Order: sequence, then C-alpha cells, then structure tokens
Amino acid sequence: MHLLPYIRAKLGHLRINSDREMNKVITLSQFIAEEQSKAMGAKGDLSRLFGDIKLAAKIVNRDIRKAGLVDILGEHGTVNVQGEDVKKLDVIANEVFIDALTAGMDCCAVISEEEEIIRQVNNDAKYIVAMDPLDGSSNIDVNAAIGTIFSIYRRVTPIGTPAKLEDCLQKGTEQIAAGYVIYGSSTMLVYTTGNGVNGFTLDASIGDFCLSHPDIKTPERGTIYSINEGNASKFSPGLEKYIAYCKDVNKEENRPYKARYIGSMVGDFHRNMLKGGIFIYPATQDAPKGKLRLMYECNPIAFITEQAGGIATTGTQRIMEVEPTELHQRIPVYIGSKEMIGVLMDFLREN
Ligand code: P6P
Repeated sequence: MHLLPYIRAKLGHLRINSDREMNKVITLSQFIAEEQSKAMGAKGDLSRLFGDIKLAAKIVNRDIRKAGLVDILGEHGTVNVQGEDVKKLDVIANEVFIDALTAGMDCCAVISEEEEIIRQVNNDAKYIVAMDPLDGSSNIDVNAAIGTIFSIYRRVTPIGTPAKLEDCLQKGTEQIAAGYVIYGSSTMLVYTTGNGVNGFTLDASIGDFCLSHPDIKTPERGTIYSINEGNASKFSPGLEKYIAYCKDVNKEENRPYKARYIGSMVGDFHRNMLKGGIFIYPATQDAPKGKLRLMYECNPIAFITEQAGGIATTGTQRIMEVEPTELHQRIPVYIGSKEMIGVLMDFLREN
C-alpha cells in the first residue's frame, strides 16, 4: 500500500480539522463580552478594563520573552552597556500596566507592590485595581515561571474625586474580579468574576488569549505540597508535624507527597490548582505576619481558589474576610485542595 497518499490525506484531514478547530476558538474578549451580556446592568466598562489588562499582559509578555536578549535584566538603578539606566522588569511591568489602565479611562486608582502609596489614575472612573505587576521576578534571570496578579474592586467614595484609602482597603469578599497572568512555558491569563474560573492561553499567531481551560476546578485532594522548607527551623510545632506527615510513607494515602516549590507564587499556585495540592507561606519568627501581601497576592489568589473549589485561609480565618489595615499588609497563607487544608488545620489546631 502506498502510504504517501494516506499520509497526505491524514495531514490534510488534520489541517482541515485544525482550520475548523481554529474557527471554534473563543477569545478572552468574546468570553468577557458573553459574560457581560448575562450580567444585569453591565455597561461594558469592566470589559474595557479587562481589555486594558489584557493589552498590558501582552506587552509584559513580549518584554519578558526578550529579556535574555535585550539588556533589561539586572538591578534597577544600574547603567547598561549603552549607558542607559536599567529598569528591573517588575518596574517596567508596573509602568506598562499603569499606562494601559490610564489610557483605558476605566480605572480610578491602582495599588501596587511597586507603588508605596495609592497611584491616582482617573477620578471619574469607578474601579480600583490592586496588583503585583511581576511576582516572582527574582526568577526572571533563571527563566522560571513568573506572574502578574490582580484584583478589581468598585470604589466606595463618590466618582469625580480622587480615590481614598477606604476605596483601596476593602475585604477580599468585595472583589468583583481577580486574576493572574502566568508567564511560563506558555502565557496564560486565569480569572474569575465570581462565576467560576477560566483560563486563556496566549496564541501568538493571532495575538490573543484563547479559552484553553474552561471552568477550572481544583481536585479536593492532591499529592503536592509547596513551602520553603529553608524556613523549617522557624515553623510552629503544628506546621512542623504537618510537613513530617507529608513526608511519611503511607501507600493508601499516596504519601509521601511530592515537594514542589519554585519561589514564584503564581507558578506554584497554578500547578497546584490544576493538579491538586497545598501552598503554604506561614508566619515565622522572623516574619510574624508572613511574607505575602494581602491586597495584591493573597486576596486575588484566594478568590480564584474558592471559585475553583479550594480553601484559602490565614490559619485562623478565611483570607477574604481579613479586614485590611494597610496597603502592603502581609498575612500567612494556607491555600489549596479542600481535604489537604482540612488535615493541615487539624495539625495547626494541635499547637
Ligand atoms: P521565599 C516572590 O518573591 C514571592 O513574593 C512569591 O511569589 C513567592 O511565593 C515567595 O515570595 C517566595 O518567597 O522566601 O520562599 O523566597
């Protein structure tokens, strides 16, 4: 049998299918427009705000992908070979997102890991954006996954005035949307508006994010635990016992679990959400409130976790119930699969 015609037909068939498959692509903009059409009284300003975030994510993605080639790595404040001031990529990312949100006109103000105080944008807009523009940026130079994390709130003070602290210090339960962009082996935007979690992968060939992970649900139990064990000497006795539990041999319960930790919250969280697992950044003696930031790391990830069926706690309360007191407040975090968090809490309650 001559295989060539068969192979051609098969490839041709695949090509036809792939064209047909391509016609079924749902872009982020189409998905958001569909969500907006179902939302009572939606005027499209949230959809436009998402468009601004999407644009900034594509620009940051471009800058990250070229970072190894163009002299933009290194520490902020140094001078590169052309004698230009080097800006760290997280400073660049901060400026890219703020520029996009400013041009878009739907953002009232931004709180950011890179901004000490509230960054006023447009007094006449109604949305507050809390963001970590480039989380895990120490991983850039070693090509590990990094991310942008964002939360969106409605302002609570009158439109037409500058944003105030009470607009920005809102509980996580007041978020109207949250998401992250993971710049990894592929670039994905994952978000929720309270109606489940959906993931979109950037297709460079069409320059848009396309629905690739509809209605993400995190497994109730998993076998991955993520924590910086370098801090083990500073863990509470209950946490020490839980980590030992993760390492114990128990075939029926699939232990020992797998230790996976890349030092990038978005990278560690995204993997654990899809596969099942637990992410822990506890309070330690050195950092009695933990390390991660409530407003632009913990709350958005907590919103996504809960919408995907997981649990996000400080160890003593639901993360999204924490009453914020300052823009860059830190909290301990225990986030992940429902059953794993339950077992962990039993250990933490012991001590
Ligand atoms: P450590 C990155 O700096 C970050 O804010 C998170 O993305 C990450 O999970 C954590 O800090 C890593 O911290 O102390 O383990 O290096």
